[in-house]
Amino acid sequence: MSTTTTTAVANGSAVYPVKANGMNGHKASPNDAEVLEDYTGNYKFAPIHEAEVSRAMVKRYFTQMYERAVSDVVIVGAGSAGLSCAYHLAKSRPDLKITIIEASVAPGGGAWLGGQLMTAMVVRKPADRFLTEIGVPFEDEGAFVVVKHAALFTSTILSRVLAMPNVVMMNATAVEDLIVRTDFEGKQRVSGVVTNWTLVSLNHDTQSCMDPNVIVAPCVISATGHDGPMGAFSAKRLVSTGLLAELGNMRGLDMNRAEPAIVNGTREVVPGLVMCGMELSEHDGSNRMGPTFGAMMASGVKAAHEAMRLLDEAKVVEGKVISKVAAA
Ligand code: 48N
Repeated sequence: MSTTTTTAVANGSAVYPVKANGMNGHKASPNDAEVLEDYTGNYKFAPIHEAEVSRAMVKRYFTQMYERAVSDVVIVGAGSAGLSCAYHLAKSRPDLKITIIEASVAPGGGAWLGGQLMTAMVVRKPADRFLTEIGVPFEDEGAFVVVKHAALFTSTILSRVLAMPNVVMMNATAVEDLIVRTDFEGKQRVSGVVTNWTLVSLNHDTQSCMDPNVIVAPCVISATGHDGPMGAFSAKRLVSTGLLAELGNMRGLDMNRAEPAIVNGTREVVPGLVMCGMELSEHDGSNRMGPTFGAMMASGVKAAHEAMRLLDEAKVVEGKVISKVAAA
């Protein structure tokens, strides 16, 4: 039973306990007369005041938005690369405030299915070790393994990432620009992201001036993929801001070239911005691999290592890199 002293307030036919000092707080646990887990036609829920639902969501969402206005790492894109990166980074550095921004309502990117809408997911060795680490079963086919349904990987990595206390995910939210500043070395440095509700981002030409919001961070990891309405977002924005001369443009399918190229090419492409996953194929002009996903997992892990290196080398104050850490 809750020990909170509450003042019962009559409201229509029901009585809703509220905290004496304002916002509806934690209600006393319902007594047995109020709830009944009955499947014979008499199931009863604890009574609720509709405003409690709103306040439960608003309080949490906007508190986390306030707190994550300055993050340690922002990951753009919750596809297989972005989620693998978030998992490895959050596990390796539980002290970091990691904020994932995902444009779709449903995170997971292109990893809900294998190829041509078929359900099995192929992962080439040694990336099967990542599956073992997060607890995804697979069938061993020798040089590669097969997860019986791609959604088994994606739902597992999502649940692992969202269970991490230092990770916040804001889905249905788009990064619609990058914060770029001249840093202490006179270089153009990515220093955070510019965000908006995705439905707003997709409708800027229907209304005048729906200004965005910002999240400041010393490290941004872009994993926005190569297709979809916002694919390769950061790579394209680097070109339009003059930080990249031109897109490399993804080359044709070659599994044996593509997967090592993406993993080994995962890096800090401009100061403050690490790029991973298939977005890198558009940035670098590397081949595509088609329906094998091991490179996304390994690229995500490498991006996590790149982010940790970047942060270890940087002196950061209020989310801004103000100098390099003196070499030990
Ligand atoms: O799954 P994707 O598209 O990207 P990756 O790199 O995580 O995985 C790519 C992989 O699924 C393949 O494409 C496979 C291996 N096929 C290869 C081939 O040859 O065809 O996830 C990117 C995520 C998506 O969920 C997008 O919604 C999101 O990024 N996103 C954004 N989120 C926020 N702001 C944005 N501007 C943005 N753009 C994309």
